[in-house]
Amino acid sequence: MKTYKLAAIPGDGIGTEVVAAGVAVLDALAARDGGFQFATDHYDWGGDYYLKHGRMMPEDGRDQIKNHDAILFGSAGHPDIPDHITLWGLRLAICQPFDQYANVRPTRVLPGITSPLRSVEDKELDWVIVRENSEGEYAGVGGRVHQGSPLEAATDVTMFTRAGVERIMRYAFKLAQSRPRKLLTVVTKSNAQRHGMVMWDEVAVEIAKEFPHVTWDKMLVDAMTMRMVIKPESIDTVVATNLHADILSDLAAALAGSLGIAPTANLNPEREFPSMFEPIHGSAFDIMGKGIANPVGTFWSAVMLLEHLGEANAAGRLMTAIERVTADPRYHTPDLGGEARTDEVTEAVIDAIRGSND
Ligand code: NAD
Ligand code: K
Ligand code: MN
Repeated sequence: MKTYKLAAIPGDGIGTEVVAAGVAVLDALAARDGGFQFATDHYDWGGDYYLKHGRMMPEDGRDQIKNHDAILFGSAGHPDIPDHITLWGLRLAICQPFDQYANVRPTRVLPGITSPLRSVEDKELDWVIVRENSEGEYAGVGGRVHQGSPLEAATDVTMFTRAGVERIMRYAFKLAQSRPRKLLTVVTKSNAQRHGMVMWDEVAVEIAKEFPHVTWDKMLVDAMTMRMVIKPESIDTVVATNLHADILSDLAAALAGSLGIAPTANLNPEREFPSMFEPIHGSAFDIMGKGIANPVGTFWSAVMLLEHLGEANAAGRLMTAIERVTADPRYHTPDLGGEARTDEVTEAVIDAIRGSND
């Protein structure tokens, strides 16, 4: 039997609630499958760790997880610690050194879930947003001078490298080519941002030549928000910068019914380092500790994790179980307008896994 080394990093807030649910579901799948199992290491890194040790994860934290097959992540964000410290100290401290440059974010309206868009049918909203995950606006370049004085100045420099843009563009074209519609929208803001974004446009034209079967267009990010609402059926695969795609994917999640159902994979496609899977949402201070966080985003992320490991059967079985459960409004958490609790949804998904046959 194959054993996968899984690193579970729940982090903070509802991250701890949904990752516990995710690990339980993965174990149930492994038991149902019989061909593999997980050896899961749990790491208590995050805000509470920071309050005790002055850092979000130990100095050798990355060494502790660099040989794992995959990472299941919850959220970084603590009510008593500034967000830039928690984000840079944990999530980005893993994503960037592990070169998880492709952040893949599927969005679909799952069975039983209603989109807030008046007329959308599920097949009209089936997108994948590819987020550049290693540079751009989140390159970490910049500084502050004369802090606290009227002369204070602060910069966040957006930095793109040609190699970085080429690899994410190629990844997005390849992904678009693998999907039935073979459609890609390249999102930039090259009217206002006249250096890096213009390079994005140029790289898109070059890489497109490698993918003659992909139909592509480009769109400014502000107009893209409108298109997502007005003409969702015109969109399939999207590629955008770290910041733009961060924003567009929260909108996409809400249009598909809730931020709580949206998954993401932080991929190191070359597999030199482990990839990391997490729901796109954060710590949700307003509902943490109440047992009502929607675990579906984490379960769907677990589907992506299984696909990454090559366990296509188990991935398919989990997606079917998720869809069976979302189809039943008794298992909708409050963000979806229901009354279900995290553990009820989790048990329903585990039951669906156990009962599935193929
Ligand atoms: P958030 O995603 O935590 O919450 C936004 C809203 O969506 C809240 O009303 C919340 O209740 C709701 N929501 C989110 N996930 C849900 C779920 N699974 N079930 C039900 N409702 C859900 O975003 P925020 O409020 O901007 O951020 C809170 C903290 O999380 C901040 O510290 C932020 O920096 C951090 N954060 C971390 C990550 C990450 O680690 N990847 C991502 C986003 C935000
Ligand atoms: K997250
Ligand atoms: Mn985000």
